[in-house]
Amino acid sequence: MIDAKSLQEEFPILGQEINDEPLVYLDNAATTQKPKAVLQTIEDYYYKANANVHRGVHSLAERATKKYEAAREKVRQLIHAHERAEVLFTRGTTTSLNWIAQSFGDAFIHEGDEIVISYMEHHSNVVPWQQLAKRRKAVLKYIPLTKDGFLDIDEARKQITDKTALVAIAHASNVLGVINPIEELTQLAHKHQAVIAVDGAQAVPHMPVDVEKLDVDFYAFSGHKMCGPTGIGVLYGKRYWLEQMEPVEFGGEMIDFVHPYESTWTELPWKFEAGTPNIAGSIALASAIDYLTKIGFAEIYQHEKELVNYVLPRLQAIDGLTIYGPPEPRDHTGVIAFNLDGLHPHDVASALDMEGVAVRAGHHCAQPLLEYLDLAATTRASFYLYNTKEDADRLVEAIKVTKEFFKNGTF
Ligand code: 7TS
Repeated sequence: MIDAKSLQEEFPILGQEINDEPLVYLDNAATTQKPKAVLQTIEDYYYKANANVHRGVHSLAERATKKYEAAREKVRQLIHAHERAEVLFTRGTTTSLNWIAQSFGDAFIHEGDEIVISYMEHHSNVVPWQQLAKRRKAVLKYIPLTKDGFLDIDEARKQITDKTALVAIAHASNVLGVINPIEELTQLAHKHQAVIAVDGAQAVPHMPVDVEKLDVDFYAFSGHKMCGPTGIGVLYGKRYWLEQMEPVEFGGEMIDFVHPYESTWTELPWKFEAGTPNIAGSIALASAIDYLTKIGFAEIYQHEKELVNYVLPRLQAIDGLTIYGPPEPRDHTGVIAFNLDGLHPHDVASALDMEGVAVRAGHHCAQPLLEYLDLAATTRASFYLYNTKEDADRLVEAIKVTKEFFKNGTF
C-alpha cells in the first residue's frame, strides 16, 4: 500500500503554502510534480556526464550515449515493447501523435479512407487527424459516447469497417475519467485491416501498460505526466510500420550517408531522431520510471482507486455539483471534472486556489467533447500517487466553502 503522506516529502514543491494554505496539488492530468530522485538525476547529468550522444569517441560522450540508450531500454521494459528499436524519443504525446499522422498518415492513408477517433479525444489526438484527412482527402469519423461517458462500443463496431484505415483513441480520458477497452478496439481495428494508434498520456503514468499484449500498432505518452521533466515523450511503433515509414525531421544523427543530392537514413530508432535529442530529459524520464516502478504501477493504480472510492461519493453528496463521467467509483479514474451550479469553472478554480487547492478549469484541450456534452467548460481535479485522503477532504471542503461564498458573499 502506498503511504502518500510520506511520499509527499520526496516532492519538494508540495511542501509549500499557496495563499497561506498548505498546497494541495490536484492538477496532475496537466502535469505531475517531480521527486528529488528525478531532480537529482538532472543535476548529476549536467554536473558529471553532459556531452553529445552517438558522435563522440571521448569518455564523456560515451557516458552520455550509454545513459541515453539505457533510458530507451528502461522505456522498452516499462511498456513491454519487443525491442528498443521500437521506442522513439519525442517531445511528448503531441509530437508522437503528429509523427504518426505525418509519417504513417502521408504514406498509408489514401483518398476516401476513414480515420476513426472518439468524442473524448484531447486536441492532440484530433487536430493531427483533421489535418491528415484534409491532406489525403480522407474521412474523419467519431465514435459517440454513452450518457455515462463511456466509449459506445456498439457504435465503435458500426464505425470501424473495411473502409477504416486508422483508429486513434485515448487509453484514458483526461476529462471523463474513463479507461477505454484498447484490446477490444485493437481486435476490431485489426479485423478490418486497420491500424490502431493509442494516446496513452493519461494511462502510462497510472497503470501497468503492455503494448505487446494490447497488440497496438502505435502508442504515445509524455514524460512530464509521470514525474519526469517536460520536453520528453515516447512514440512506440511496431517495427513492421516504422521500417516502412519516412522520418518526419531530417538532419544530423538520422542519416546513413549524405551525398550532395541524395541521402539515406540510418537504422531504427535513430532514423526518426534528427538533431541533438533531449538527452537530460530521457535520462530523467528513466529515473522517473525507476521511481514509479519501485513503488509499483499496480499499487499506484490501486491507490488512485482508493482515493476515487473515497472522494467521489463525497463530491456526489454536494448539492448543486455535477460530476461528469461514470457515477460508479469503480469505473472512474483519478480525473474528476465537475461544475457547480451557476458558477463559472474559472471562478470555482480561482476560489479553490484561494484555499490552496490547485485544479484546472477550462476546456482541457477537449473542445469536441465539451461541444458534444453541450458544455462551455468544467473544473477538473486530478489525483496522483502522492495525493492523500486529506487532500481529498481539502478539495471537498474547499468546494463547499466556494459554494457558500458565492451564495453569501463571505468565506
Ligand atoms: N493526450 C491526452 C489524453 C492528454 O491528457 C494530453 C495532455 C495530451 C494528449 C498532450 O500531452 P502533451 O504532453 O503533448 O501536452 N493533457 C493536458 C490536460 O489535460 N491538461 O493539460 C494538459
